[in-house]
Amino acid sequence: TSFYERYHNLEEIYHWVNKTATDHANMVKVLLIGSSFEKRPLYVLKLSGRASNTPKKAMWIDCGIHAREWISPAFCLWFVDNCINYYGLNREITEMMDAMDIYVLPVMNPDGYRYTWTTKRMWRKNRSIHPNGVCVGVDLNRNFDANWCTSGASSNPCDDTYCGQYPESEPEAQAVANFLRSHKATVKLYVSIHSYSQMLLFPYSCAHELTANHDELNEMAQDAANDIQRYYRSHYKFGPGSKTIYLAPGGSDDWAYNLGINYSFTFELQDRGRYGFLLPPNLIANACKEALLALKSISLKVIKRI
Ligand code: 0X9
Ligand code: ZN
Repeated sequence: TSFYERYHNLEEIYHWVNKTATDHANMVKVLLIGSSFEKRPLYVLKLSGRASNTPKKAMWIDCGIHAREWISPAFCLWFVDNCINYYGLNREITEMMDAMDIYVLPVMNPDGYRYTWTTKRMWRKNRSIHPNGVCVGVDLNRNFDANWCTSGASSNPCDDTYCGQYPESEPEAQAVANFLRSHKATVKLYVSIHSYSQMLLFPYSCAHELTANHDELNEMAQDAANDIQRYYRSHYKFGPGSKTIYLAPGGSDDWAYNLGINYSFTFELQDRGRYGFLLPPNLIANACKEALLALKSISLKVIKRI
């Protein structure tokens, strides 16, 4: 099996980031966008196809917000590898990379991810400690400023959905928010990769209301889900988070949408519960291929509309 069909610990992923950038210096750059609570670097890979004079539009994709969702970083690695190897060969990849720069954050929560490898496989949050608190960690996908800490998040630091002390209290969420704020003129598509349950979600999750472009987002998600069904016989649900999965405020997708990134999605990859977060390595390829198909479908539609 290839490198991309295995799970990798944090050290291996950092090494991969470095090697990918050196081996493909013409297409890949590494940006340091901040650091985690335990001071680990947050690296973003910037992928670019053909150079252009006019400022290029961009898309953002992040993986590993939640520590135990190992298929998520695995997808980011898979995706980058695919972009690099199929640029100029695959029509969709080429079109996507010529139209947009692609920012990829392979692990938003490095401290938590490392902790799932060393100590507790089912850890979800980051690893921040609060003065005189007993419990560790904030749910980074409840820490963004979108109806922060209302119903669907917890204000108890011991809970898995703890929202933190205030919006963007966590360095990992703040780094992502700062980067997107400073690139909001160019970033047109936001995608966040999670697992599990096989869903293509879009805003809002933080409220029951529908977005202004609901029909457009719904159609894009539906088409992507249909593609997956047709090519891989896997079933994906789609819809606004609040109706499709549950009400959950403070998420990155809703925050990015409210920032003005009109195309904002959260993918929940395989499976539907048989293995859950413990998706075996022999299913990585399937999970990544179908998510890649959905991502291509959505990004090509975004390109036509921006
Ligand atoms: O609850 C979450 O953060 C995500 N599900 S997970 O099982 N991976 O934890 C869903 C996120 C959907 N979007 C928002 N809640 N904003
Ligand atoms: Zn998640």
